[in-house]
Amino acid sequence: MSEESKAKVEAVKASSKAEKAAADPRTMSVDPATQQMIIKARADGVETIFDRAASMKACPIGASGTCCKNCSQGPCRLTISAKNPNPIGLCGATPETVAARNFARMVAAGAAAHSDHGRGVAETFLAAARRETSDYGIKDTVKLREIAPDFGVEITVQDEEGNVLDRDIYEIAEEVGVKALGEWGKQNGEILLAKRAPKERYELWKKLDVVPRGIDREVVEIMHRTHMGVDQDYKNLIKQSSRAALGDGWAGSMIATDLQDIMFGTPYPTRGGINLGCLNADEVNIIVHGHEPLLSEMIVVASQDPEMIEYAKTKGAKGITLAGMCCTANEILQRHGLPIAGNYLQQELAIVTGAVEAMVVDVQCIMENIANVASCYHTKIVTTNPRAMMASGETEHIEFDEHHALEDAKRIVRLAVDNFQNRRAEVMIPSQRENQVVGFSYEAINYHLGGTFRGSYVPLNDNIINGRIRGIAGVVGCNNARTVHDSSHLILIKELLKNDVIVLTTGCSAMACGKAGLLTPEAAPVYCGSGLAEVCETVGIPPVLHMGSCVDNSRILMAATEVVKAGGLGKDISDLPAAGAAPEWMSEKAISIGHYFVTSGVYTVFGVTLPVEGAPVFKDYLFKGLEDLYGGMWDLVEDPHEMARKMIAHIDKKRAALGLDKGKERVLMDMADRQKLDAA
Ligand code: NFS
Repeated sequence: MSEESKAKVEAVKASSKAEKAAADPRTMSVDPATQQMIIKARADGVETIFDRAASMKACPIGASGTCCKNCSQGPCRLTISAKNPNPIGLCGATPETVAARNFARMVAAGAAAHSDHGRGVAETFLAAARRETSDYGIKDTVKLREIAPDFGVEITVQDEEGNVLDRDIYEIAEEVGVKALGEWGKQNGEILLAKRAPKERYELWKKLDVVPRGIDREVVEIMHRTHMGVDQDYKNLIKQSSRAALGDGWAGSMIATDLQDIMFGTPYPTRGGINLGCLNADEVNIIVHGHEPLLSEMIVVASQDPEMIEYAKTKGAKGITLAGMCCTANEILQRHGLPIAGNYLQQELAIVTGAVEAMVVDVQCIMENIANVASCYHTKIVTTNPRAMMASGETEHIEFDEHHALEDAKRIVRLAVDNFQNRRAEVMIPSQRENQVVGFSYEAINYHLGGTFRGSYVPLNDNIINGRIRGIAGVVGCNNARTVHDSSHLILIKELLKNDVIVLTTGCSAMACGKAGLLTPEAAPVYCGSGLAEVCETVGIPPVLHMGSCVDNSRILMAATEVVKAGGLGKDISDLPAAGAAPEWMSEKAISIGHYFVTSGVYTVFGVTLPVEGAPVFKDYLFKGLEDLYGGMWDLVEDPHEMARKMIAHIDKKRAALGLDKGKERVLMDMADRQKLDAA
């Protein structure tokens, strides 16, 4: 090709790139605040993930799951075609083996991320129990006493005369902390919390030999098995993935949730704002972004310190606004009612407002590009965790240590305040700020449905049995720049509500709901079918219950277990008229979550894409084969309307199996009636 024609080709490419990059923001997000900030970013000459998603295509072979780069003889890219119906890699690995190995590694990474978070929590918990730090303490003693027996820790002692006495709280906490931390390094036996699952489920796991032995062990074993030349049986690889994923859901994440609740308080319904409109032009704005509440809890304290607020005033600010981003946001919102600035895809855009003095990050879901965006404004990016540093841009590292946590937090807040006077770009904060009611831990649902007199899941079950509520859906997970921001979450959830399916939500999905006004009791008559609306209005709850961050998906497992225990809806999670979805997933954590839901008995459908298309036999195993083993299975549906239809069809299938499809009389059932149903 001549130089001239090369130049022409380049020019065409560049102009089509520019065209795509300038695509209408309304095709990129349904959230007006996000659209407005994409426009501002472009005007400011700042590139964001939305622009890159328009100009950069995903690798189709990687996306189909059949690119193997686990040794240096590859990458081997396997594509099934008419010419080559049975492609294999250099070593002979089939598309099934490659896709299963890649899938298993995603589970390992996701389980590791959640569980390493949990380990940090357990370490801090132990430091608090041993009173090695004065910054953390034991707040929820009721929950501590409730969960201690699950770890084999006694909560009472007998004195010499045989009187039963309560044990000292800090003594219990220390023993729980030691036992909990031990779950990571255990080599044999079973993780302790597996027995929290319904009995039938636990027995099934035992029969299938997938009860995790120890959290770390299962992750390491995946890395071994997926090394070149080890496990070459896709079913066996998925069996190990099941152990690791269950070790995430029923141990790493569940312990994180439990111990966070005990240290910082179990969430109960509280109000809070959401979206970029929560930032304040005339205040110092600090965003805590990431996942672990250990540091953000302290920043909450530091930012509310009257001395700090006075200090901010000396710099010309009216006060300090602390807002969250991603799951850290959910943590501080559900316990303190502090606002959420936005979900995953809004992190760069918060900086684009020109009003953020500091974005404080810890681990997970932090885009590397925030450092580049920050360099166009005055925002300081502060990394705080030795596991997550940044090489690009100018970032400050203030390492957080639980032994002097409040001191670290004050240093960070002071740095933000000092930066207030350095604002240099035009400040533009979108007006969107929605109200929401959040904080539905499974304990809170218990309380709200039954009231103080009769706290239990029985009224929920009764309403499912009498048909006012058709079923339960867990809609969770991320945003994904390959699909319209927030759109699939909202279409799916509105469709479910219309069909009387109550929705439990966490993570970035919960934030999409919050921004769209679905997390208020007032949403019930607007979006729900008449049965669900009636229940929500009677009890005064929103039709979509925000249960927390992504490690709090373990709360959904516990809620499902409580529903089973309340009776009348079968003996196992797989009997429930329930389904799960992650319509805009993107992170490996979502794959681990999806897999522990499937192996806990839930039909789980993902949107966007799944790396299975290049290996049809493996795909069939995940989508159909697993149902025979676990009663739950994977599915992929891009269109959220179709996703809702399939979830509802599954719920109806379960209702029919329970004999609930006959149009019951709407009466409250007593225990004998429920037992009769169980026996049927
Ligand atoms: Ni969950 Fe939270 Fe959001 Fe996805 Fe990331 S923030 S842990 S991974 S992107 S939901």
